[in-house]
Amino acid sequence: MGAPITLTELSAQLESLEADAARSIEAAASAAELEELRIALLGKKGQLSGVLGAMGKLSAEERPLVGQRANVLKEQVQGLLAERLATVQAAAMAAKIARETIDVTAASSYTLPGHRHPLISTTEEIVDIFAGLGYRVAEGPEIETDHYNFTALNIPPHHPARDMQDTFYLQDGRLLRTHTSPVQIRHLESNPPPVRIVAPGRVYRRDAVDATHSPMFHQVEVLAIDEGLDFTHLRGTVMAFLKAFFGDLPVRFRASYFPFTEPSAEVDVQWRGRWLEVMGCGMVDPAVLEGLGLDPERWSGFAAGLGVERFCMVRHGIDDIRRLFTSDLRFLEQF
Ligand code: 2NL
Repeated sequence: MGAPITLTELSAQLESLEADAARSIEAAASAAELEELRIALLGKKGQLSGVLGAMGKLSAEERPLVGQRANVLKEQVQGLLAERLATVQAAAMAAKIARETIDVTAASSYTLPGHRHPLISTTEEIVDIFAGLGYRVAEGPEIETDHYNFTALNIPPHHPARDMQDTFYLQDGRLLRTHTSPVQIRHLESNPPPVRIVAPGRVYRRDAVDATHSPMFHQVEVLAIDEGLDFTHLRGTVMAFLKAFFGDLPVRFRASYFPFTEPSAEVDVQWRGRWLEVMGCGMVDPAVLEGLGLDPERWSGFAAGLGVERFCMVRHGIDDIRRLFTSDLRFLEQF
């Protein structure tokens, strides 16, 4: 084991080990550096072990002196390492927090917020107005029978109204509904009057596509059946609805014809200087009530129907119905 060594020399080594350790621990900038230092200073093959190994060369009286000194030093170094480690870790965390600052209120740069399609929001707006007037929402199938779509509405086979409402037929004779009136017939079959319902939904007609026609479009129909309802109730309801949707615009009723209402009227609003036809309506034809087993001497009612696309296009100034069905996000993002 090398040259003899004296107590003085070993004490001097411990002194300088202490000074070196304090300096290098203070200079260490990371947890990894501190771990390297710990191994170099206190590890099995470290500096302190070297000193303790050389202790064997001292006399039995000298050995405990150095041993005690070495133990105190070991604890001192451990304390310094722990203290420095805490400082270094706190600094690293502070730097990480500063570097990774996140503004949780910032708008995401890549996720577009979704929203309702303008046809859906227009439908909801219309339905909400009638809900406010005490109407309930009714829904029904888009595939219908000839009976519910036509016959029950006073449109028998070969009636000319079937030409204007030509539709798509399934092999079994069922068809795609041309209006949401069948929803109201079905509702009346299982709910005795008084009834106030609004029926929104998709409808189909065998129409060629152009700027104002689509073979699939959306309708909202309204139906009220009660004792003593007359045309003034129809007019008052339609006026209240149009005022709620369009504001205070001039409105006019023109006599018209539907197989399922009598009398019938077409309703126009004056919008930006032009009369626009926006809905049809009338008093429910007694033949329709009789078909449902309702006595027309006791019950009367009114009905109205409108195209949602028309309302949506007028409201938003859309000039071509096809824009509502081509799913172009650059268009839809505007609403
Ligand atoms: C229009 C006109 C209308 C009705 C729909 C109706 C429903 C039943 C009985 C009687 Cl169950 N009538 N619906 C009445 C008048 C007009 O729609 O231009 N729709 C787009």
